[in-house]
Parts: sequence; C-alpha cells; structure tokens
Amino acid sequence: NKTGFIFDLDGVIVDTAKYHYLAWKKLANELGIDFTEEDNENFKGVSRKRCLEILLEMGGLSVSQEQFDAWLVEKNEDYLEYISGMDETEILPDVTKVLDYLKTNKVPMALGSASKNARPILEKVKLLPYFDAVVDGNSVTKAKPDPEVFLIASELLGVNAKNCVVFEDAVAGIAAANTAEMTSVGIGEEQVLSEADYNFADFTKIDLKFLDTLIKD
Ligand code: B16
Ligand code: MG
Repeated sequence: NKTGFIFDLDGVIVDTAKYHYLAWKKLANELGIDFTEEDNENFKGVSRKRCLEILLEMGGLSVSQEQFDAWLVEKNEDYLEYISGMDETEILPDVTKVLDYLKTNKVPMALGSASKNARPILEKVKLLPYFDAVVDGNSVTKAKPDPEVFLIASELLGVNAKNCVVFEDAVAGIAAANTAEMTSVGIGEEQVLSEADYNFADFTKIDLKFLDTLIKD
C-alpha cells in the first residue's frame, strides 16, 4: 500500500511558464495577435499543439498543416533559446527540500509533465536523479485533463493510482489527477485550483509533517 508522489514540472518545480510566455508572445505578435500574461494562464499544462490551436482561434486564423507545423517548430526553437541558460538556481523555493525529504524516506517519485522538453530541463537543473520515472509529452497520446500522464507514472512506479499524490499548478492537471482518483495538491492560487484536495501557494508553505500524513508504507 505504499505511496507514490508525482510532480508536474512547469510551474511546480521550475517557473518555465515565463519562458513559454515569451516564446508564445513572440509568435503571436508576428501573427498580429495580442497575447497577454492572462492569455498565457490558459496555456499552462496544455500541450504545445493545443496551445497553437488556441492561439490561432484567438486570431481567427486557419492555416495549412504545413504552416501549423512550421510555427510549432518556431515556437519551440525560441523557447529552447530562452531556457538554454537555465540552471539549478531556477528551482522554485523549497522544492529540493521536499524532494530530499521524500528521497530520504524512500518514497517513489515520478515526473508527470505535458512538456516534450521535460527531461533536458530536469538535467539542466540537476534534479533528474530524484525521479524513478519521467513521463512527459513524448510518452502520452492524450493531454491533461486526460489522466493518461499520471496513470502511466503510477504504473511505472508500481503504485496504485489511489495511493498516488500529484502536485500541480494547472487546472487541467488537477482535473487529470482527480479523474485518476489520486490525491491532488494544487500549487498556486487557491481560487484557481479550487478542485484540488489540498492547496499551497508554493512549496515554502508545505510542512514536512503534512508530507508524513500522505506517506503510507
Ligand atoms: P513543450 P507541465 C506544460 O508543462 C506547460 O505548462 C505548458 O505551458 C506547455 O505548453 C506544455 O508543457 C508543453 O510544453 O512545448 O515544452 O512540449 O506544466 O505539464 O510540466
Ligand atoms: Mg504545470
């Protein structure tokens, strides 16, 4: 009956949302579309392809498959340039403290991210060794709010879905965790993540005693 912990990447472990925002804004402006930080909220936890579909809907544009794919590549190339200088200083406050505590207690841990760039980012910030499994945008066929990403993670950890705890900053991610019947922990604004079982503004608000209440051996 052991417990498994699953972490989202963007917005939970690192703040890559700001780099996604810059890359989407650059493309949007090239296409004559206004793109604000508020618009970027709807892109959190959402796959790259779906983000571009939403952007084109915002601009009332419909384009060929070829053009669509070219813009996907362009956005990602810009994003990769923005994240090229990332290092461990970009790990969000107290994340390493929580990961260390779980590692010391031999709790299985997985990454469950929509990003196809998750693995290189974990390498850059030197957190890859903490994870027993990495499930990312390359491993899934259905994006959050579909629970696929977290169900694959629970399988790889060998932990029942009901005994998994998911840390998420996106509405779509909390919905995915809830559908998978996992315990959902929202990181961010409580009003936005109201469907989560627990809410914390960030990891500095998470007490190690709270983690103990979630861990079953
Ligand atoms: P990529 P997460 C998500 O990561 C981001 O929140 C979302 O904004 C992004 O569009 C998506 O990854 C795809 O990322 O373009 O790198 O494949 O929050 O699920 O870790
Ligand atoms: Mg996220």
